[in-house]
Amino acid sequence: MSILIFAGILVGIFCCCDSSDGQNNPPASEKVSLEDKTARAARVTPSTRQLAWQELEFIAFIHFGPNTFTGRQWGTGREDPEVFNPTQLDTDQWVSVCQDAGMKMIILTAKHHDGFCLWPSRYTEHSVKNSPWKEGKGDIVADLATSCRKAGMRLGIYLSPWDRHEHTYGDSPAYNQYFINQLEELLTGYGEIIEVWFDGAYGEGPNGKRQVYDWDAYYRVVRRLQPDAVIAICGPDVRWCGNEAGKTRDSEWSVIPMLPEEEFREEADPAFGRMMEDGHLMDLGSRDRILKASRLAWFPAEVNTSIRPSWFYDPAEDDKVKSLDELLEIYYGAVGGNAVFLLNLPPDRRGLIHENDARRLREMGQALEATFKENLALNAQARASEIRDGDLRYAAQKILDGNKDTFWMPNDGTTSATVEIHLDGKKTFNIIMLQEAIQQGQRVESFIVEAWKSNTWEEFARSTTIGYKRLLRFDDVTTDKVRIRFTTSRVCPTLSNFGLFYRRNDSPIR
Ligand code: FUL
Repeated sequence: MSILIFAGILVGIFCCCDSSDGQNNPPASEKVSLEDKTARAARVTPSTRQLAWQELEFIAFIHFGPNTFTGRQWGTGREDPEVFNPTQLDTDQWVSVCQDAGMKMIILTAKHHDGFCLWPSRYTEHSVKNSPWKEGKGDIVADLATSCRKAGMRLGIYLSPWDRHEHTYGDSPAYNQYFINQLEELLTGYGEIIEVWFDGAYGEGPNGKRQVYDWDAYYRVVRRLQPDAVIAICGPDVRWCGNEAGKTRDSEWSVIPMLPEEEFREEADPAFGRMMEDGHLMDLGSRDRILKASRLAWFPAEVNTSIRPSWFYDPAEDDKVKSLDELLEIYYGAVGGNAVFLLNLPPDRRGLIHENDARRLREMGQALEATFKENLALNAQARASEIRDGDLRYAAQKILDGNKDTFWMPNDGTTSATVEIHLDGKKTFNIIMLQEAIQQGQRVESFIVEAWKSNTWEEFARSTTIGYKRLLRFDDVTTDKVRIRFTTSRVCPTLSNFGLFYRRNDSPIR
């Protein structure tokens, strides 16, 4: 998606809809020190729906539609519905493949830019109802919703605002109503929807005109009909990580500055919406960025990429499915880097996820399961340099109780502290997992991890932010004691969960 479009959209979003929906976002004042700003950033917290979404960790995208049959990636909107004819469509298979990989939600392209609807919308003829599939009696959104419900999989909807077929597109009020009507159909007819994905790709409609979207009205419909759903990308709850290749930042902040529209327009370098610089993802949430901000919001990252080079199925890509190493690399960067990983799996012309993709996802699920099935820190004893007011509710042991609602926390004003974990005997591990209690905000800026070896502490890993989850991989370490040194934190750090794991050869460190 175009970066400039993204910039404009972000400004729009934050002018018309509060990201945190009434959550903690302290008011800005004229002159605030960096320290105050930093502390203020640490007090911005996620909404309940953002928290629930973050815990899904690994989710699937399904791109399916006329493009699957025409070999295009962006349909023109002039495709004949006759082309849409999957011969063995099986949404149970999609769900089962996703479950094999350990995914927790599926987001379906109910309508892509070509305007073709995978459900029989009452508001257009450009849909499955005029296709040969099930003689026009089918509804893929309904089939998928049923398959998901049976299997305990969550469901999300992608509805492209850009519509290259609909004749009212560009005639702003009429198309906004059309879009709202479709949203209402999707959000009332198919049970619980947990994520609504508004793509930022934007262009002209069939009459050559561009549409002015009424985002505020769209958001109100989602909030009214599916209050637990996050609105992603061109929405206030979840942000695009900034590329479609699965690249992630070393320091991924969930609290980032939002510029009011006037300031954005006046800025000499409206860099806010720019996401890449010299091939690298730009810093969004560091102290530097915060100092310049007049408004902050909880706006966590989603990393989207496809298992193949393209978003829609192309038989020429059957042997271009990403390798297990590549997928695990993205997984560790995204899920282990404070983001949700949204991986696209394009069903083929039969309407099935191709065997090659299905096999890779099974391998991935098995690799993750083998690595994370045993936390070697279980039964360990944890102690901290201090606990808040000596109150046992914040004791270090809380990082080992498997309860995301309990956590260790030192006193206010303590921004560097240590936690020692005494293992149940000597253990060998090569992955560490840390989770902040993000319901308290994102605080940690840097930390070092050490192992007790030959009567001294030896560093074996270090990193910057933690957020929802940090996974670090390193060469095998054998020890019976681990120490985490929180070196910088915006306000006193928290730690909710800690793990040590051993991965075999499935994910070499790059
Ligand atoms: C982009 C779209 O243009 C692509 O076709 C795809 O849907 C991707 C996820 O988002 O903006």
